[in-house]
Amino acid sequence: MRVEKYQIDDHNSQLQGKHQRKLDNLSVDIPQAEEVISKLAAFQIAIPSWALGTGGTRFGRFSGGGEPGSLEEKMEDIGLLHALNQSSGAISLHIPWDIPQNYQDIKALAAQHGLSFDAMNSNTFQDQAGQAHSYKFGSMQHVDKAVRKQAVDHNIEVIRHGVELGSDALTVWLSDGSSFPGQLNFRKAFQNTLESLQEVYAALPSNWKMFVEYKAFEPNFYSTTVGDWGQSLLYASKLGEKAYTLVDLGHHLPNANIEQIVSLLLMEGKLGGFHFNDSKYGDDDLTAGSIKPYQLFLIFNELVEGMDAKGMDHTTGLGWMIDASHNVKDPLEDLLQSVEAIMIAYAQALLVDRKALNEAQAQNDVARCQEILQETFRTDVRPLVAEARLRGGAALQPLELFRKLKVRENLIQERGLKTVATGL
Ligand SMILES: [Mn+2]
Repeated sequence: MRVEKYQIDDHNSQLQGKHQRKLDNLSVDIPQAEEVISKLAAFQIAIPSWALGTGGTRFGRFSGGGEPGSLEEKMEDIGLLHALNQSSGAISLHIPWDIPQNYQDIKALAAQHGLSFDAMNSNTFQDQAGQAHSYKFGSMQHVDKAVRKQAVDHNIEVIRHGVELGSDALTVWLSDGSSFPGQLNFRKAFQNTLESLQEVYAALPSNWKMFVEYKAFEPNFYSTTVGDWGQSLLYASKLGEKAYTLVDLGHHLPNANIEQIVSLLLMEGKLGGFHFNDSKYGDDDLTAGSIKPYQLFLIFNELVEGMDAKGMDHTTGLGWMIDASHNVKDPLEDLLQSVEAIMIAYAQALLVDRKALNEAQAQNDVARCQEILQETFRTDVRPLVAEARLRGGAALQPLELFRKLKVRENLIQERGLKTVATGL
């Protein structure tokens, strides 16, 4: 299925009057509205190929129907999202789940949908059919050199696929760790992992980046070998200038101050990528902004402040991606909501009165500091986000149009009710 331009235009013309009134009202108090709108229009958030189907939990999986069964169908789904919001113009592939049969065909299909290839993701957290060695006790940390080599070779193969497609980054997330005290020698596990990462790093093309993603726990429950931002930064620093830390919002211990983490990583020039999602308890993979929208804003506030301090381009300076899994919502609806929440937080961060905040900080005016941030957070910036979409040829209300066009019903008709997204 495709969303046609006339369908978007019809939808927009029906909502145009109300939208314009809201935008005009908001713009009275926002002199920099135009600048914010153009930054929003440029901002793109990559969609991971695994977020297009039902992820399920370890207790069960409830397929929603019409899920993409091939790489081509996953790209079609992201093409639909991008047509609706013009903010999802990149796909992040997962190897081996998304190995292209023909690079040229896949690149042509991406171009048709206006998509580029974001960071490539390797997988050494599960065993694949026919694999010589098991990752049950880790991959890059493994006590057996042959297992480590298999993990290294896999990552190098992922880079090769990415080069063919025009990607320029590799994200390495390892589930390596231990579940019981005494199971691992922490230092040896770190050193083995570092050595393995160094071998992969050596195979990176000169224009590529490597993102080292950390996670506090799960699937290992006693220790994780890349467990927090300190450990990730240690690896990234030892690896070299092409290696960066990747922050996934769901990968912290409860109540971690993520905004402070991103601020310091940016200061060190070592924040490379970002995975959006939301959670109440752990790595819940819920819709971005659905549980803690204020936290999302505070994080974006630090991202914008820190990137501006370094003169970084907001769009290309970091790898922006959603990393979520869906069990009760339609994955495409969830992704539309996530992108909207991210754009709102970004817009709010752009509107923070930084001069006033700096002054209030210098005067230790704590109450004023809070007022400045919350004044912005409580401003309804949705008309700015909608205007950026409108100018890009997308829908004023993507979710509403998604439902009106019966996108899911169409996909079920095309693909069937009982489908399983590859890799899940
Ligand atoms: Mn992630």
